[in-house]
Amino acid sequence: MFDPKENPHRRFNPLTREWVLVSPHRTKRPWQGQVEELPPDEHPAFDPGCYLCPGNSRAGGAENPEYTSTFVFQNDFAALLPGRVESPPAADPLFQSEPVNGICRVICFSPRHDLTMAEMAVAEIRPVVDCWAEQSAELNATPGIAYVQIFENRGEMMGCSNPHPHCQIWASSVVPNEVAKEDQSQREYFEAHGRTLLSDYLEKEIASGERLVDVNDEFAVLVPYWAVWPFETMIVSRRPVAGVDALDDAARDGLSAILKSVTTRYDNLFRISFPYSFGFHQRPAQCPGEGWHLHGHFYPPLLRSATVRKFLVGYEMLAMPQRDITAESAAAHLREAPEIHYRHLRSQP
Ligand code: H2U
Ligand code: ZN
Repeated sequence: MFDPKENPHRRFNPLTREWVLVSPHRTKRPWQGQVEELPPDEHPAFDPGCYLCPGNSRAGGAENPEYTSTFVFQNDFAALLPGRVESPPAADPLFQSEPVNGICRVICFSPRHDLTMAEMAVAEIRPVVDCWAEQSAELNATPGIAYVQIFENRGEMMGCSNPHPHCQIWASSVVPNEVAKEDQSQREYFEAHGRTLLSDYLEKEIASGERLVDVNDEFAVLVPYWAVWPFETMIVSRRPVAGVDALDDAARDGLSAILKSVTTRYDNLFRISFPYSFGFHQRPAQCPGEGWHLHGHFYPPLLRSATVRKFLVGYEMLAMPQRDITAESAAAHLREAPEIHYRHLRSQP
């Protein structure tokens, strides 16, 4: 008899329409891989050498104001530049290209250099959510913008050089690959069922509870059935809202609380500031939003300790993604991780 806890199998991701290979029996093999060097865990509240701290100069020469909450600026090394450039259509289908333009911004979450979402209070995360909503609304309404991608790289392991809490926004004149896949699958699901794909999915996840990490009235966080990264999670709005800009007051509070919950659990898992890439998927700018259901993806690279990371190499580059620890087991670890941050526990008498 097939046992998903023992037998190799593949699982389907209905958002991207891709499969992931799950090899649960492999978690028993001994680890002989790379050990990462741990980044320093303590930071000052203000770092005179940080290009994001209030009052400091950035690499481009601009000076940051003495900001007290969130702070948004144009990325000094933007990957996308404003201003449309005309180009004739590709003559050769094997050598296609087209101009892409857009706007890149950086958002500081807090003037404090030493905080992370996990260590910020829910009431301090709320202005960050408001800022995401304002930026999404503004950029969605900007002529020529097709998609607004909000994302955060956290930790040196993810290529983020600066611990100051911040994220980026890339608003582009094209809909990026991952979003285009989710756009098609969500639109087709909605046309077929009259409900969003993630409403139906979330209802079943909440009923089963197997992969659920935490839930409040407005948002849930879970390890998706089809997760690729060991401790990958998805945060999903309980109401089918199409974008961050459409979140009402209660939903923004619910999102702030769920972000605090999941990032705290991550940090507590291995008692380190947990590295990840996080970002929202929301309706494309030109799309009325039918079928679109706001969600966020956390992709953390760590596997089984603060020093053991997972690489997507070999079979995964050449064939398909693969995981060992099951989504259900990862969810149980995160559910059981304390809700109070380990640093705050440490400082209690
Ligand atoms: P990470 O979040 O991946 O660390 O990227 C930080 C961004 O900050 C990066 O896109 C920008 C970089 O271009 N940056 C500035 O805009 N100004 C600076 O002075 C340094 C970094
Ligand atoms: Zn700083």
